[in-house]
Amino acid sequence: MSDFARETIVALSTAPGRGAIAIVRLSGAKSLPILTGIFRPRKERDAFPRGRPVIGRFVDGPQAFDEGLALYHQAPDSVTGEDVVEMHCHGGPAVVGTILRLAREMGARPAAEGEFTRRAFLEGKIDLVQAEAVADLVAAQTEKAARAALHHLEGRLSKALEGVWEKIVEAGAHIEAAIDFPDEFEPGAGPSVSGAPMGSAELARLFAEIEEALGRLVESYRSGRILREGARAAILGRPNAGKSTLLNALLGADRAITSEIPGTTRDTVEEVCDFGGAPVRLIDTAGLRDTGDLVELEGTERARKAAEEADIGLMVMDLTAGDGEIRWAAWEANALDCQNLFIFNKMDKSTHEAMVRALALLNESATDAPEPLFISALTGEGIPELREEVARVLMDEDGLSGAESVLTRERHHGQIAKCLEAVRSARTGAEGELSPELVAVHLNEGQTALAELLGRDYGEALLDKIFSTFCIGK
Ligand SMILES: Nc1nc2c(ncn2[C@@H]2O[C@H](COP(=O)(O)OP(=O)(O)OP(=O)(O)O)[C@@H](O)[C@H]2O)c(=O)[nH]1
Ligand SMILES: [Mg+2]
Repeated sequence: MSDFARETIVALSTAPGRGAIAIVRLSGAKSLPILTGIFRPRKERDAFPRGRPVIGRFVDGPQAFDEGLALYHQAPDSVTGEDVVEMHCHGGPAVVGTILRLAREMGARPAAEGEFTRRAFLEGKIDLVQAEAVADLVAAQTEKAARAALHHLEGRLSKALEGVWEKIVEAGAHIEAAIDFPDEFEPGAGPSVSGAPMGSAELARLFAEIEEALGRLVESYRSGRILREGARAAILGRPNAGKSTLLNALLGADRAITSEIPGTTRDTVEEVCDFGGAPVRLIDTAGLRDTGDLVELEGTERARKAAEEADIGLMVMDLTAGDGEIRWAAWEANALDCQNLFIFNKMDKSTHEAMVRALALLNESATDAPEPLFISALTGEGIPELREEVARVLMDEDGLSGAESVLTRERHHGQIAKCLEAVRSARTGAEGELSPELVAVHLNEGQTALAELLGRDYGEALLDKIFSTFCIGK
């Protein structure tokens, strides 16, 4: 380990600024000497108790400047695996600043982003997936996103991957045995090992289990990505359809200007809101229509761009605007090429007959359209149902509420997809004429992908990339 990695580090672990309490953490061999230099326990004692809070005063030489708590965790039984100290002081910049200065004077250096977690990883306390979950938990904006991160932090995704790993090793062992005892290996019938026959059915079952587990994880990324990064929902429609009124209704706030004048919204307006646990960025757009007005034309262009980048388009139609509105929406939704929800607005001003007619017309114009929703953005009718529907379309509820792990990071998705592809190649190879040596190569590729994912096989560059996104003090 380099000297840099061995140095004692110090950082404020709570948010900067004023607060009732702030926590300053130290990790490294000098943690305890620094603590005893800064902190005087109220009760005289010979040694600092391990893992128990001690009340006392923070001192700068003979001068006390605060009172609070301190905890000492001895290596290797600490979060980082090194000696760790936590100092709980009053949360003002002067007190925190003094503690940080004294710690530096006594030999600690300021921690880099995520350095505490990086040390925990390097000391083997957690794997890379768990380390990333620390950052995700801190960044989580909704309850569900936090739950998914905790799931990973607790090691449940890692455990599922360990299970897959062992199955790959098991399949690999049989293939290797086929290399050592080639007479026992019949191409096309799966390998068989003397003493422990591995019928083609058994090997097929093993491959099926691995592929099933990996396939489910790859699939979960669609919802998981949205959970971590949030989804984009573009509110689209013709001028005056009620798009801005809908944005305000969904936000529960008067965010966008609305008026009876078509063409009110000129630029896109964005706000994040929580849709049943999914953070969704709502984008109100300018009405889509042909126009000679240059500003409005630019707004229309931006609306189309928003639609292109969206995970879902909310196509708003005014029930009182006549048949043209519906035909146009069906055509436009088709042309926009994003997943759309059709929304009939202004039901408070419409009649039952008009709604039935609108529905029939939509079914006729967009034959594969999903079930539309009827709402009144003005009175709020149908808004709760719309929220539920958006959450349902964006996220697979079963995957999120169940005990299964959900992939939330692109890195995880990429590695697992790579592993799945390698296992598939191994299986089709074992089923066909591929030599056991080549089947083993594919299985090894699969293992390497998982090893990289869990951080068993890593480069400094990868760690720098991951931990640079952390905040200091984590
Ligand atoms: N009765 C009724 N009026 C509504 C409803 N939704 C919107 N409106 C009215 O329709 C008019 C247009 O609403 P906006 O939300 O500004 O429409 P928009 O789609 O954003 O229009 P542009 O920004 O011009 O593209 C306003 O006068 C709203 O009060 C509704 O559900 N019922
Ligand atoms: Mg508008």
